[in-house]
Amino acid sequence: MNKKRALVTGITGQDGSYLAELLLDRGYDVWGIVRRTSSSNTQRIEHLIDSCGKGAGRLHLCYADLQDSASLSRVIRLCKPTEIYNLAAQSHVHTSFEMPVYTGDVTGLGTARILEAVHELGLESRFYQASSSELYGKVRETPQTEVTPFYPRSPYAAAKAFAFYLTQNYRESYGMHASNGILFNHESPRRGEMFVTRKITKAVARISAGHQECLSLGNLDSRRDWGFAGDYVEAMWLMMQQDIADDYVVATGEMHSVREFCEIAFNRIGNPITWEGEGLDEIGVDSEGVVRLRIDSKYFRPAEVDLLCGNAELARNRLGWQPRVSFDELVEMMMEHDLAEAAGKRSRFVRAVGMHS
Ligand code: NAP
Ligand code: G4F
Repeated sequence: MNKKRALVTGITGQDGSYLAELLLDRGYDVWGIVRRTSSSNTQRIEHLIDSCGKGAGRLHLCYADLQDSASLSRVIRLCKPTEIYNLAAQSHVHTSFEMPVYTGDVTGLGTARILEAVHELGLESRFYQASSSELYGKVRETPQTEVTPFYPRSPYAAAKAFAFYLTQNYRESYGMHASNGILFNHESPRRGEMFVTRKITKAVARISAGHQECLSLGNLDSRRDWGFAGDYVEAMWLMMQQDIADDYVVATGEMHSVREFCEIAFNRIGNPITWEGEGLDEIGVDSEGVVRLRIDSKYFRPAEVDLLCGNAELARNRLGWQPRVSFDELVEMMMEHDLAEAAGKRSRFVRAVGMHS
């Protein structure tokens, strides 16, 4: 029997690190694409690289870049993957307004470069595309399903729309086993610190430890369907095990606001906040009258996605997938990790999540 070989782009990111763990646990040889940077970008997978870690002998890291077709073709030719997970992207929505061309190149055209390399090399690799609930943008219905029309509201979402349709197109044109996972927001203690959930838990933990006084945010009333990244990579893998490729929504079906996320985080440190004022002048004040949260207009986007809430019925029925971690458990997991980090301790998630602080 042929050994399963997975190629993961974006292996150094949040999802890539959880997916690499899952694949190694399931006996795969894992090849990961890492881009060259002047300082280390492998912190999230350091525990796998370690010669005694899960990846010993079965994790291969190669330099390549989604902007560089030659490097992608080279890695794909060397690896001959049975499964490709395309997780790499310029994934920050706000940044995409500042770098629309770059975002289109990496997040949109990068997908074309991989699909075309697989096609040109005549490989039968299965292909997973990291599509996003951002595609629904100014939502046409709630909850959103696989047939809800898209309405992208950012250069990021427009680039993801190109990649989504191209994935479908290679499936229909060349019979490629290519699937889109339309994943709603998913978070973890490994989430990048520029995304709102991690920004909140890290700042609130630092406030609790006395390292920071106040947190600045943008739109508090935006609502998202937040799940746990570890659960969502399982859905990616399940899609690749199906005989027939298809597109699936992956979501919890529950929606919470940024405001609510902040309230739970401050409650967690025993320092609840109350809201005063309105609009840009709104503040979050603690029981001693100290201002702990302010609004800063620089965090607002030129066009906002007000709400996202997914219906994952197809994934539940066909893949047997469902989320395991609840919203409250997710916030608790992130707070516990960031409180330990702020206190200079290793959190109990250190081994599990491989974050060496
Ligand atoms: P992330 O933490 O931002 O990771 C992005 C990964 O892409 C990193 O490994 C990054 O490398 C890599 N990358 C960026 N530009 C690259 C380039 N030019 N060439 C090669 N690699 C490059 O994102 P994530 O949260 O894990 O998300 C994974 C994927 O799912 C992304 O495509 C994202 O757009 C999509 N998605 C995420 C969510 C979510 O809620 N997390 C929801 C829906 C879809 P460095 O480590 O060097 O920066
Ligand atoms: O955490 P966010 O930056 O995530 P966003 O824009 O929903 O995108 C994430 O999820 C997508 C899936 O739907 C992925 F495709 C994408 O790659 C990424 O992982 O912002 C969430 C909400 C937004 O409405 C934003 O306006 O939080 C609001 N927000 C309020 N203050 C803030 C802030 N967002 C950030 N990043 N920083 C703030 O200070």
